[in-house]
Parts: sequence; structure tokens; C-alpha cells
Amino acid sequence: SHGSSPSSSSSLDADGDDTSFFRSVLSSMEQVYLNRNQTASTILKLVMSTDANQICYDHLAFRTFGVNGHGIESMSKLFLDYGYTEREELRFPKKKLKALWFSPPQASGFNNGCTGSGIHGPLPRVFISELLVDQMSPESQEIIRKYTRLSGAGHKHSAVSSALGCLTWPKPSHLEFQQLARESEYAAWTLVNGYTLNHVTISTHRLKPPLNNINNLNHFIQDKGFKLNSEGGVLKVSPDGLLLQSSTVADSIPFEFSDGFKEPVPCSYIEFAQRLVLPQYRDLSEDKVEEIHRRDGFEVGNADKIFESTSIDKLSRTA
Ligand code: OOG
Ligand code: NI
Repeated sequence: SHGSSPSSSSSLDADGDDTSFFRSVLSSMEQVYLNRNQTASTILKLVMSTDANQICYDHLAFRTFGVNGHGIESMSKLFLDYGYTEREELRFPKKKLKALWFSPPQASGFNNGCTGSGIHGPLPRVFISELLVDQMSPESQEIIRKYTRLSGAGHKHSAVSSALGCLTWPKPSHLEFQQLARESEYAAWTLVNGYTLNHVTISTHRLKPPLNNINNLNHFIQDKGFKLNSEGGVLKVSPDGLLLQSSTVADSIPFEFSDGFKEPVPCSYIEFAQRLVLPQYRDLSEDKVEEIHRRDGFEVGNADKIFESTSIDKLSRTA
């Protein structure tokens, strides 16, 4: 479409340009996610059909093994290279996890000039977590260290892996998967899904009424027959009351382990987030409210429950 609409293309900077390399990488990651996760792609279509407006992503999420360069930094590099800023760390001692989130470059972050949907809309935040491998049992550590070692320089190419939807290490045996699953659902998920998108999150406050209210969106999704993650209640609310989140339970896909054993494994889910206006901006008229006036960041209490969306006992559908 270059040249056909000079006014719009000339107003886009490199990051805002839908054809930019960075956008293309994210778009491929999104495509892998949509192809693998029927629930997520159906829900996105349903929300699109009721809301002619664009869907904005609040954030993208990835999981990693925190060992020898395979952790958060293996995936954050792409985002830092393209203008993202590292923000807060979150800790989950019981799950043996830590996470970092990153905010998008301001120029293209939350302006209203982006008219595309999803990855072609305002750039989302990024939430990347890692398993604290050192804290796992010797048996599980051995499996994780084996596969990260077999991946060689794979951690330097996490974005390629995510965009192609393939692992940087060989497929594990069913026994190895089960050993990890017994100890950490997160570890088992990461072993078979690698760097593929764990979820995308729809920014509900940027939808049109009535779905701009997360409770309405939750009911809409449930009325269509989809199951939401009810761990700690369907709606997760931060202590300040300003960050509201919910998510589906993950789909599963057929997987053939290295020993030939076939069993569906959990893949990804979709999340919804509503960020309320900060107290100091409460008097702004609705048409003046922008993303920067709303509650930013993440919340340990919410995230702790959202991690459960891929738990094997909660899967929405089997392949
Ligand atoms: C991430 C769970 C946390 C959030 O928005 O707080 C989360 C995961 O399941 O890997 O997505
Ligand atoms: Ni999330």
C-alpha cells in the first residue's frame, strides 16, 4: 500500500510502519499463535465482529528457562533492540518463577494514529517470565539442562523460533515431560512450547461499549461456550482495584514425543485486561483519557492466578 496513501504512510515512523521488520516478526509470532489456538482465534474474531474498531493488545507474554542465557534476556533482547524499556520485576516464590515487563517505545506505543488491529495496532507491553531452574529438583534440572544444552545457540535466536513456531531443542520423551509436569506445570509447558507466544491480551477498555467493561466481555465469552480460568475467581483484581484481568483456559494440541508416544499438550490461552483511570486523572473527560492516564504495569496476585491458565487439569479442549 506504499504510495497509495501518502498522508498516512508519511506520518508513520519506522516502528509505526506495518511493513517494518519488527512488526513483521511480531506478526509471524501472532500467526503461529492464531494457527495453533482455535479458542484464541475464534474469540478474536467474535470480538472483532461485535466491535468494528481495532482490537488493541495490552501485552504479549513469553515463558523461558532461567538457565545459561536461556532466560528472560533471551527473549527481551528483540524488544530492547526495538525501543522497549525494562520496567518492574515480579517474583513468584512458590512457583519458582520471576518475571519482567517491558513498555513499548513511546513514539508508537499508545498513540491513536495506529489504525491496524492486533500486532498492527499500538505496540503492546511485553511480559516475560523465567523458571528459576536452580531451585528445581536434581531430576528436573537434569532434563532442563539437557535440552537447553542441546539447543546450543538457540537462545540467541528466540525470536526466529517464536516466529516460526518451532523449538530450538529436540522433542523430549514422554517420561521427561511427565517428570517436569509433576513438579512444575510451567516447566512442562516451556519444554514442549518453547518460545511460542504464551498469550496475547486484549485491552478491553479500548473496545467499544459494552465490551469495554471486562465483566461484560467475560459474560460474552462464556455465553459463547468458552471456559474462563476460575482460579481465585474469574476476575482478578489488583489491590488498588485498578487492574482487572481474566483469561481463558489453554487449548491443547496433539504432540508426538521423541519415544513415539502421542498425547495432547497444553498450548496457549487468551487474556483480557481492563486498566482503570488513575485517581489523579479521574476528572478528565472520557474523550481526553489516554493509555498513559490509566493504571500501568502488572500485579503479582493477578499473575499468580493467570499462570494457572495452562494447567493440565483445566484444559478447555483436547485435540
Ligand atoms: C503469564 C501469567 C501472568 C499477567 O498478565 O499477569 C500474566 C504466563 O502464564 O506465562 O500473564
Ligand atoms: Ni498476561
